[in-house]
Amino acid sequence: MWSFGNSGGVFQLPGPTLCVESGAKVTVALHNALPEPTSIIFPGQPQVLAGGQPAQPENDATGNLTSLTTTAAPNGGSTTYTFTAGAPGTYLYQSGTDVQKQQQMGLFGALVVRPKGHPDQENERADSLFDPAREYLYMLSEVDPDAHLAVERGRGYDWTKYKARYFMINGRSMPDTIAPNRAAWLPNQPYGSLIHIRPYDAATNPRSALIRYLNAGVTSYPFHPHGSDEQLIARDGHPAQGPAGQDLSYSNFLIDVAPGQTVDTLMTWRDSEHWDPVTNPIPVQLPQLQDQVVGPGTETWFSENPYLGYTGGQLPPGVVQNNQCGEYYHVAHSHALEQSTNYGASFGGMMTLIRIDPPVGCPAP
Ligand SMILES: [Cu+2]
Repeated sequence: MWSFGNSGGVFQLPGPTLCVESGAKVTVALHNALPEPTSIIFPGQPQVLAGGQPAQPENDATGNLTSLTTTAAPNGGSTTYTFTAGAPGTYLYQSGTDVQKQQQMGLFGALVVRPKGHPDQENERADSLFDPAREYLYMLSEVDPDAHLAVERGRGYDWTKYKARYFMINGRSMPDTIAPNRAAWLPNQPYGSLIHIRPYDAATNPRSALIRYLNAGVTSYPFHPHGSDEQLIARDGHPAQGPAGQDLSYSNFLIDVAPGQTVDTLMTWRDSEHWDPVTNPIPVQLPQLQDQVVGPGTETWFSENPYLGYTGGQLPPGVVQNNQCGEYYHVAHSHALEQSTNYGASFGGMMTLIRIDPPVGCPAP
């Protein structure tokens, strides 16, 4: 992979998530360590300057377009981009040079523009309020390993043969997607995508989670959270609203993110009445032990129902609990099922989990 990283930092995929306030002056200095020219475009941001001049497309000696914007020279060249952050929302930034190759190689990241004075809103609308402790970002992308091998070996690649085999959320494939942010064993893929929420409660948990989806690939990723709809509130930095500000947000079971697009959703989990693993456990009959799956750790699982039991039920030798505190886990994944594989192997790829704790939270065991 190639990627953008912080100067002096380690390689990371995707590039660093940039968070700025609308109206802020943004400066990004690009230092190019690649053996070919590269650049950064900021789709959705107005009047980007490069080296203090309006950023310009570049052509080769015969007039063919080689870059959508001003480049940094190979092997150590630099360019500094400046712009004033535009409307609040979620945006890609990515290479504008030899885009088919350089985007596939991993030269992309996310730019989050927050409304001025409202870091807990997705946009200027008061109904875009979310819980800042429950803000998630899904950078969706894919890899054709043959293309990468060709680049590594300095060969050309016939892009008509392009065939993605790996599909990622934040540069990770399932099961790495559910590992924590900055997990020590994933030093070059710092961003996790495990959603961790509690059911809606007007008194104790009134705010929704916010999920920002970005598509840095070349095909649509029909993302599908199990168990709950999400409320689509913005796309490409535009709130879902009519000309007079009418709320046009809508609830959907499928978040279809097209190439180059961003989609922001609010997720509110409403299932409070069933939630108390001590006094009101969900009336589910746990199957016989031999019908449960043990492990891979010290837990048991069974299908057909999301309820995982509660601490203190029947447990096989060596197993300490069915789950931590009565929480649920729902899968969330691309519904184009090939995208939920690692080179065809199922239950991988563009897939993660949504964890829902009891309303009281999950006390440490
Ligand atoms: Cu599914």
